[in-house]
Amino acid sequence: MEEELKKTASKVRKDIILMSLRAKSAHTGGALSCVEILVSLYFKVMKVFPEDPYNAKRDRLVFSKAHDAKALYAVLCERGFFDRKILEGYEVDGGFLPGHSTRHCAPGVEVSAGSLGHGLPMAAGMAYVGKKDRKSFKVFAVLSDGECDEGSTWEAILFSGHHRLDNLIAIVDYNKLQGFGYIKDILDLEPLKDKWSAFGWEVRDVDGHNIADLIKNLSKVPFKKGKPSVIIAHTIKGFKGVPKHVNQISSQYKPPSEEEAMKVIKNLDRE
Ligand SMILES: Cc1ncc(C[n+]2csc(CCOP(=O)(O)OP(=O)(O)O)c2C)c(N)n1
Repeated sequence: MEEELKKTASKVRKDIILMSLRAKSAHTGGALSCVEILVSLYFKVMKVFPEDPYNAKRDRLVFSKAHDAKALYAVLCERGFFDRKILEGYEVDGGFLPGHSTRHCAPGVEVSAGSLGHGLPMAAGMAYVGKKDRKSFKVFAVLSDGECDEGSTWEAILFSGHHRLDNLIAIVDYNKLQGFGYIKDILDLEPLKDKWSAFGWEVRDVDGHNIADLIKNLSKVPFKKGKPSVIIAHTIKGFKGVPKHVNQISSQYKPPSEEEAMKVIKNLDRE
């Protein structure tokens, strides 16, 4: 199973690189850093209905780092939510997929996001209502580390701990880079685990590229009854296979050149 999912992640990585090359789009390094997180969620952990995407019983995914929407689109497409033709319309004239994902822009996309710091508050609201209405669905929220600079994120963390939202699971894509530099230089988040924990969340650290570990942890949520769960997923931002764009700010804004894209793809084929 994990071998299969690694192949799926590899396909998704190729799609992201090709989408970026075609559209000359920014935000590619961060799309690549969350691939294994999304593959684990959509292929193994979450209850989803690709043929009936808004089935009331589905688990919800709030993709808060919506500037990296390429990753969400590529995973939804691979999971069978929509046809590849739609994927090819990402950020190109006449296409339907916007750079930042918006509610229902393609089957399976739950919320409009892109203004960093809005995703967890939305997810907390959804989880609160789900609990109040005694629904069994879970709400997952994928956040960036840069979003942990936002006051609204911490307000939602505080709210969710207070309301004991154990149907809410946050995953922080902790790639250690934000828009203009390294997290540790711009606004250090450490000790990040302790901070979430102090706000009433149950926390786990995971290698965010290790699908087996991600699934092992995500399958055990809630980690503790009566508490929201958070996974701090340690990841690497950038175009693996092109060292000058790995763990560097360049992969935030610069699309790959054709030569770089081919190097990334070759590297994936060798893995
Ligand atoms: C409130 C807000 N401020 C600024 C931006 C512009 N912006 C887009 S992506 C980005 C930073 C990306 O870094 P991070 O949030 O850590 O995401 P990742 O590395 O996971 O892609 C910024 C500042 C925004 N989308 N929203």
